[in-house]
Amino acid sequence: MAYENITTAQEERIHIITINRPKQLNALNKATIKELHEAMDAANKDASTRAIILTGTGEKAFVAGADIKEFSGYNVEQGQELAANGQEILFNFVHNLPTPVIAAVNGFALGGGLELAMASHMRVASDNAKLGLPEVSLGVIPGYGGTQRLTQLVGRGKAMELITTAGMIGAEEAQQWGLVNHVVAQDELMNLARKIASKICANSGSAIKSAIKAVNANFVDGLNGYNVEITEFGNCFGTEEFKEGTSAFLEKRKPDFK
Ligand code: DAK
Repeated sequence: MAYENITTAQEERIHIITINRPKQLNALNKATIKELHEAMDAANKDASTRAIILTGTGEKAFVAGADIKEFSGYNVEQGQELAANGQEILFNFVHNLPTPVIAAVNGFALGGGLELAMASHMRVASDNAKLGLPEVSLGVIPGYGGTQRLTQLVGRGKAMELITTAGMIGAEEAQQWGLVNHVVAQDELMNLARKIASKICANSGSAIKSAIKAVNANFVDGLNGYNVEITEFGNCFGTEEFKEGTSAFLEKRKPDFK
């Protein structure tokens, strides 16, 4: 499929999606959000894809936020509509995707950019990365789940500080906060993301899907995550991959998850 604002590449079982609007520091406009949804959906439905890496073009920005030019003219209804639609088709969609998404944060991850990284299942960053939610400096608040996901990841106090000061933190501090898992030099970033993705690819895709569901249940009001875990654990026993994984162990060979 041809896209205007992103590029995609398949490397064996790893699918790489790159946001490609370098002149706008990869800012997210409506069209890019739609393309990201389509690319994520297609990669997830492709049985040969076991992990997705999401990054931005260039060495300066992962995503410098929502496209300010585009949303500056919106009224209350349009703002609510865009937030609801964007949350549904991209941010919540990525959060709940059964295929793990690794955000490789290669520079600025601001506003909607940090929200997209936080919706991903895990984050790695280059040492020049700068992360923040500067929305209140523009007279809005994070509208793509940032108030919730940042609080879940770093706790209320740090989330309040980052959001209300509209400040930015560097990669090292983000790692100390638990906002990113690893920090490496820019030229090592994609290889680190590939290394993590390769480890994921060696494991059972159906078990990973169940694990994502169970972990995410921790953040859903009214849902008992332990019960979800029990259900998903039980479901694993009905899968071919459980048979393959356990047989391989008993036969002292590596499992071959199709
Ligand atoms: N949108 C559009 N263009 C952007 C952009 C953005 N977010 N960020 C940068 N650019 C463009 C700049 O306008 C500039 O374009 P030209 O002037 O060359 O045409 C080009 O990218 C290079 O940027 P700079 O010249 O500013 O580069 P610097 O190195 O000097 O500064 C910077 C880098 C990242 C510190 C700076 O560009 C910056 O502060 N950018 C804006 C960061 C920001 O405030 N991002 C928005 C956060 S708020 C919503 C839901 C969610 C949201 C909004 C609405 N609804 C549901 C309605 C979320 C909002 C946000 O994300």
